[in-house]
Amino acid sequence: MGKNKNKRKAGISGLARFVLESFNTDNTAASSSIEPIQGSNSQSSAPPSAKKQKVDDGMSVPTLAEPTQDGGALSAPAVQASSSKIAAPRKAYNASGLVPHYENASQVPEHLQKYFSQRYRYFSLYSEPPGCLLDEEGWFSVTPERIANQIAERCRCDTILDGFCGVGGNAIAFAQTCNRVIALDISSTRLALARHNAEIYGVADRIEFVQADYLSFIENQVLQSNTRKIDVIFLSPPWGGPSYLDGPAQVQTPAEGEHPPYHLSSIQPIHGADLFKRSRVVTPNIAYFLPRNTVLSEIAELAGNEKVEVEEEWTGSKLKALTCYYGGLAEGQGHLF
Ligand code: MGP
Repeated sequence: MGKNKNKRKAGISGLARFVLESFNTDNTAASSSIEPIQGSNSQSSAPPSAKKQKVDDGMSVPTLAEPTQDGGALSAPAVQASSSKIAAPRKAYNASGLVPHYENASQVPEHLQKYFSQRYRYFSLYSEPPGCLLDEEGWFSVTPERIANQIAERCRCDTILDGFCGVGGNAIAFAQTCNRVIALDISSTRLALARHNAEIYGVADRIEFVQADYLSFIENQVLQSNTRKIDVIFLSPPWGGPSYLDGPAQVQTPAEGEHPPYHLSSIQPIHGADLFKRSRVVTPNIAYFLPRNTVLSEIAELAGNEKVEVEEEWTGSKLKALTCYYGGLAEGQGHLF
């Protein structure tokens, strides 16, 4: 994977093209499964349209890309370049003592059972020795691997900032499409787990792991220093825990099978609209990973006069989440990149 291949091209290729094509031919079908826009900013936000991105529900081992560059590390030891295939984790990266690596359901606490049963969706190399590791938050918030790969394809660029990397699902995918990945997390444990998991995928050397608060990092390390040029920011913040689908207590019980609308005000650590606005000071190119029941008019309002592309992320017959592409990441807005 040479450097030039990671440069954004004007056209869309591969998996991303498939999405575009399916959108062009099946636009309404995709939109119909999420609520229509209501009261969106009349000024002009182009209405968001939901594209259905159905990823294969398989659990096969992905092909790993060749490593291309050395990543630095601000808060963890430096690494040697790894081999091109799955690399045995160096001892410095083996975080096995931090959290258990569950091997069978009998070891897993009741409240994590439904996530454990999806373990190979999250990490197809889950069982590759010494085994992928997830802490509690990682279990309920990691992006399934095939969705992460799809997002990474759309975010192909030179330098991407993953502001809330968690246990590394997205950062591992970005390391295969971007020249440089900066992966932040406020938790030193989760960062160690992310590095451990990235090592299993043979891409840890291409990710700069930084223990930091996202907002402080962009304020102090990006905006006040010209040394870090960020092309794309990926925002996958905490949604408020696994009960995000239930909505606030005062919300009326929705119709059977539906979930109450999710508002950006429930995003943590700050209102999701503020998080977005503060990120846009760094780059126009934002991919925002949001709950499937997020109110679409709120997603549209963030775009102002621009367009936003909303991609539904499906695994099999289940809608898992939405990825909202802003700035140059949205189709037809490559000039903003
Ligand atoms: P889910 O709906 O909580 O679980 O999360 P599940 O089991 O996939 O669906 P269910 O309908 O069977 O209950 C769906 C996906 O959303 C997860 O796989 C994560 O990728 C993502 N996700 C969930 N949470 C709670 C968060 C979160 O707090 N932050 C982020 N960034 N992603 C989350």
